[in-house]
Amino acid sequence: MNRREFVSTSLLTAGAMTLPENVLGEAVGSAFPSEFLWGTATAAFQVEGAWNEDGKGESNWDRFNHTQGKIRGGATADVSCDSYHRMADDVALVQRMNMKSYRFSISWPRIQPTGVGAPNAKGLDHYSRFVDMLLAKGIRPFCTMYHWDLPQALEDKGGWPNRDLAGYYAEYAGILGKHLGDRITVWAPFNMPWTFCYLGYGVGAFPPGRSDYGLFLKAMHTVGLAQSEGLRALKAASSKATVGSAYGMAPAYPKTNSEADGAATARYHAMNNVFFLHAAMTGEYPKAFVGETPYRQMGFQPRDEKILKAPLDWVGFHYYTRRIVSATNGTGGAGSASFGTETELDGSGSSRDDLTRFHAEMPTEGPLTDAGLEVYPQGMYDLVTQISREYDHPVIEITESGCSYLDAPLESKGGGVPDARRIAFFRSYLAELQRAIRDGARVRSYHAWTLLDNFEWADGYSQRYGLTYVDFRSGKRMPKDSALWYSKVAATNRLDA
Ligand code: IFM
Repeated sequence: MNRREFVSTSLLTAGAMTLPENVLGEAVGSAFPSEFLWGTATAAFQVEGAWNEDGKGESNWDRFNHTQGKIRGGATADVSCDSYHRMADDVALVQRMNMKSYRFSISWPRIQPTGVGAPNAKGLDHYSRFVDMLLAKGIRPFCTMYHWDLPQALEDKGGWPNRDLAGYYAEYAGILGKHLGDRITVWAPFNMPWTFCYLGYGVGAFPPGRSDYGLFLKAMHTVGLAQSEGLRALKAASSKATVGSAYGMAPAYPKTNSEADGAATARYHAMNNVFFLHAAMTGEYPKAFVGETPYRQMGFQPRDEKILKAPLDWVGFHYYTRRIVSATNGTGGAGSASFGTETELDGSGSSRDDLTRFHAEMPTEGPLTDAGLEVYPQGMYDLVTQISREYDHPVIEITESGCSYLDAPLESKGGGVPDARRIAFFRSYLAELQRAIRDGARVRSYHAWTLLDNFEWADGYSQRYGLTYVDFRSGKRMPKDSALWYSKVAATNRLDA
């Protein structure tokens, strides 16, 4: 399909909206399973703009990006892609890309401006119309309930280290289930929970900018409780709700064959990949620490294991790049290696903290994206098959996967955006996903990050992860070559189309 066809036609309207119960991944020849759900993903704060419209409350990220020195180039997300006003354009783009699933997030402060109390009708109405638009085009709405924008009023009450937030979050989940649960059936309570707890409270790169390991541990436990309480509240409000996750994960490989590095790698996996998954499935936190789990420091109370256990219906996670892990005896200390949201902030050779005692590196052997992340396709196979093995072959959704390259429109190409490196990235990652499916992994979807270039958190607009180029001065959207390629893959279900 050429650019003109892409822009003027919708090749293939995505199929009927019934979700297969069990998409057992039997890839035939070089085709993906016939029911495979091709998708893209975004997050409210990164694309919506309209930061103070229609009764929306201030979020922690509004406060943070309005504070000098926190965001690269002093950028804000006040307007960003303006998707709040351009939602029809965005849905049309998703449809033209032949997507069958769209993962978006709901901004909590649009629904409850201060995080508690009666819902804001205008906020609910916005998402209700959005979901209707997706369904009208045959696109599955996949809702992330929290992608990092906390009502500032709750941050003022202590944020996630305050255990009360689990209860507030459950109320919010119940509101979403009651008002949208007749149409949304696929829900992920949190996007990358380890990341916002660690970067927000452990090292201060995200709001509220605290650097206190004790607060990080408390935040992790509150979020663990909130995940389960939220799942129950959703299901109580909507009999159609299926609840999974959108965890950030990275396949971890030991630096050497030593027993110590092997054990450190297992701790990394427990802490960064499956902490919340394990808690939901079993009621226990996995062994992420050298000694006992620091229950007291986490604010664990008697019977919390009963609250934590709330088995997920399916397991969703992202994959960007790998880690190499080694054991350390040293004490913690944040270093300076930062790669956006795929962050490792350990100082060189030291561990993050005294309790986990591992050091995680992000290798730079392979080709690098413009965000400095190594392209490592095999990690997709390794991670998907590992999670399949460890959690009894759950249905898996790949909730994010993508790359930042700074390609821009070229006059000589009629305004097109040639981004061959992004196409190569997706082709190689998807080939490894297909291999995992052939080997028995029950993967039912892949969501490319991301539909549009957008606000990349503390990196502002300095990174471009989109399949669609956005001119942030005019708001104009221009599908990159990768969007054309991906729409073809989605239409034909094949990588070699
Ligand atoms: O933009 C982010 C997204 O919000 C969460 N996952 C990683 C992406 C790229 O850094």
